Amino acid sequence: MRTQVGIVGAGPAGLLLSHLLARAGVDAVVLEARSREYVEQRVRAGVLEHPTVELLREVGLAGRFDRQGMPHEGISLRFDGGDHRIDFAALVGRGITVYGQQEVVKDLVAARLAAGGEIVFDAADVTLDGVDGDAPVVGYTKDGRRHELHCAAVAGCDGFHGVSRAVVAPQVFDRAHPYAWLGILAEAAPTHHELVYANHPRGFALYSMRSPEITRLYLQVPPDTDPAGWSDARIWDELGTRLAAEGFTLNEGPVLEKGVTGMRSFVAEPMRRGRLFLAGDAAHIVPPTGAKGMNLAIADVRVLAAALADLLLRGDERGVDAYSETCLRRVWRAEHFSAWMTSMLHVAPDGDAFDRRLQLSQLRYTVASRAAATSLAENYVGLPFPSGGSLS
Ligand code: RFL
Ligand code: PHB
Repeated sequence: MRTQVGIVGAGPAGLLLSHLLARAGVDAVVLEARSREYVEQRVRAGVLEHPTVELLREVGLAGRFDRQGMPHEGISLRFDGGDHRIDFAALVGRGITVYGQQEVVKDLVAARLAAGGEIVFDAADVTLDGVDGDAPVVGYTKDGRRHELHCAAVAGCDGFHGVSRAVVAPQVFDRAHPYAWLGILAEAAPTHHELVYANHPRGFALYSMRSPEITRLYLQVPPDTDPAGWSDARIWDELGTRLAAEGFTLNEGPVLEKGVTGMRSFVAEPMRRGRLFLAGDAAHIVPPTGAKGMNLAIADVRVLAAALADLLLRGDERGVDAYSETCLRRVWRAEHFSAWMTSMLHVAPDGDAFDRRLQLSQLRYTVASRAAATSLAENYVGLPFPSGGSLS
């Protein structure tokens, strides 16, 4: 089989890349290790930055999103028994949209298949060869048979545990955080119209949502936590304690799903080797406190699609040569913001009274100073994409 771009991974990065390339007139085939059902059901991110929303809208992906996405104009920081709203609309004139990652994935899969795009699900044992030349080959097994995909470039969009990053053999920057999140999806109507980030002496808690019927909640737990140790009653009790504030009630309901996610900060540099380009979680991980992971994946492929179109349709290499550096600027900004939000909101297991006082001082300053609140707001809603690039 032959195509212009072989894309490994059908997460938000790989799927959106194939959509953007198709719009630019470049052929691509997506190879995904899992089944369609699996990738469409995987519950992960929920916050779309303003530039992400604008991009999805610009490239014709807004239908269901406009009907079901939940626009939010702020968040609350809750600490020291008080609730403090960061008013994005007033501070920076933009907001975010809450719309599940799996809904973005469903929309993208549907759009690709409707346009005749090729996504090979259940593609096992992907191998990458010849990436230093201009005719790389992606091997894979499907239905027990080995296949070869001959292409002009390969996009490694295969997430943190994929195979592409090892082929690039980049320098890595890695920092583990001494916390994890217990994530809960509950059949309970949200009782508050925006997200609440709570710093409580017992640990961080996050109140989010997916729809008018479904709440999404997170609790800071130790990294080695077994979710089986958390009964529904224990979860609701702990959430009630950490999220408590005057006038706030938490609707309880059946827990539909629970899981533990570790937290790390990770960057691979460069994001390219020859004709192999890394994008999204394959190249970088942020702790989820800043809600940046999926947004960064989308920002990467926006740059990559334009660069690959220039290379493959016009023989212009400037975009691919600048790809890694262009993306890494945004990546490191998000790394800083995510690590900052994480350290401000979590309770460090080895922290002492000095650390606690520094943290409270930072929280009080962030909500009291318009300058500090504006800095949080402009990072949270997403810094504008740099101008330039044929997709901007
Ligand atoms: P993905 O989504 O991991 O997709 C990679 C795909 O590649 C496939 N794959 C392979 N396919 C073929 N061959 C192989 N050898 C393969 N190896 C892997 C996988 O099956 C998969 O389908 O990466 P992508 O596209 O880069 O997207 C990144 C996002 O998924 C990730 O950054 C976000 O989910 C992070 N994240 C959040 N991001 C946000 O922007 N806002 C949020 O609010 C937010 N909250 C979160 C999050 C992640 C979380 N977890 C569970 C890690 C909350 C949580 C709890
Ligand atoms: C979510 O709704 O899943 C979510 C929201 C905000 C975050 C992380 C996850 O910072």
